[in-house]
Amino acid sequence: MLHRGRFLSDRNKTLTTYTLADLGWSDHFARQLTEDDADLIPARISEVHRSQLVALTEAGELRLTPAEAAGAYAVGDWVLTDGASALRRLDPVTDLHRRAAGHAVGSQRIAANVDTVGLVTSCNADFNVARLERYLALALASNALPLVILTKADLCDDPDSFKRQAERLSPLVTAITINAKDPEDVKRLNPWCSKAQTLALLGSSGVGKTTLRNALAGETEATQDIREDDARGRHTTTHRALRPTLAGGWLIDTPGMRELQLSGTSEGLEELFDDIETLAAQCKFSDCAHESEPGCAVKAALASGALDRARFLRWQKLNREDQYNSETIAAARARQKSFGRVVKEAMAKSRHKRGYED
Ligand SMILES: Nc1nc2c(ncn2[C@@H]2O[C@H](COP(=O)(O)OP(=O)(O)O)[C@@H](O)[C@H]2O)c(=O)[nH]1
Ligand SMILES: [Mg+2]
Ligand SMILES: [Zn+2]
Repeated sequence: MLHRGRFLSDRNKTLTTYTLADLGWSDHFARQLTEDDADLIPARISEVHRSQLVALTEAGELRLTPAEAAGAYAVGDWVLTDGASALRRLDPVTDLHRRAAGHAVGSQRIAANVDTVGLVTSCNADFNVARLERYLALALASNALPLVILTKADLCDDPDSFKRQAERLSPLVTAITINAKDPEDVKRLNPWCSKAQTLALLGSSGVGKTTLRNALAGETEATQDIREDDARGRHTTTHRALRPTLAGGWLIDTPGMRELQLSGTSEGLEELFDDIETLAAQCKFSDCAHESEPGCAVKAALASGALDRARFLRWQKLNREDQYNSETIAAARARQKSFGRVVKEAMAKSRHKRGYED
């Protein structure tokens, strides 16, 4: 139902209106409109459910019927609607995705039109360079800016050492240490989630994502002291959603993402490991595996100590994973296509037998 002119937020039961600009609309989307779209309303997806989308418009919150499979939509997407259906999905500015979880083959969209991906980890045992690089590759591949948010700074003797370790990973990384339990301190994240800016939070369970969300969005959802794996039924965080922040921007929390496998992330990996990619481009053979080939610039850098071996091994591992998953997806698509062809041919033959024209 369309609440004209006014938007009733369930959260604090106050009436709020948003302009398209408040919602994050920009020229990038306006340019995609054609004359045929004149009667349609732009709407930003705030929740994706199997058979229903929740979307925010200038005129209020809408429940929309998806025109494509629900998996085609991500929280943060812009769509054009007649008020009932999500008729057209607009090309996003940034697109955060991973390999689909479990045994399914495919890429899964996590969030769209995110300006900054907040990679949340804490200044303790959760801090893991290899995992951070995996998240960074995802963030960079999405086209969004990565921000490493190091929580539990109040429980750590030397939070700056974590900040330095994170920022050493790439010149593209900014890191900030924070006490997520102190709302004043959390305000230091406002530059990334004010004035229609969208910040998405990614990170393992227990690092403080819900605590940050409560502070940034003024919510009071229970945090989890228990591991998510043990928390079945007691789960407090239910689904991904686009929520307004107190600072005038948007926050996307991504609860319960245990498996973050790369797929279609090669551009992100190239950016993150720019130095190694540059070396690899100098190898004598363009398909150099950096093992036993002569004229290998990567091996030379490893030998001289210019390139850290652990970092090189992480680069290789992430690239293999991304290639494997991307190929699996491509192979599955090709299989589906050729299966479709076989079915079509069989149907055409049977029609032919029955005397139909094709
Ligand atoms: N001292 C301190 N505790 C924190 C901080 N961030 C989170 N916590 C605590 O860590 C636990 C897990 O936080 P939660 O927000 O539920 O993590 P999530 O699983 O990422 O959503 C809770 O007990 C929080 O109170 C922090 O910066 N400092
Ligand atoms: Mg949580
Ligand atoms: Zn080489």
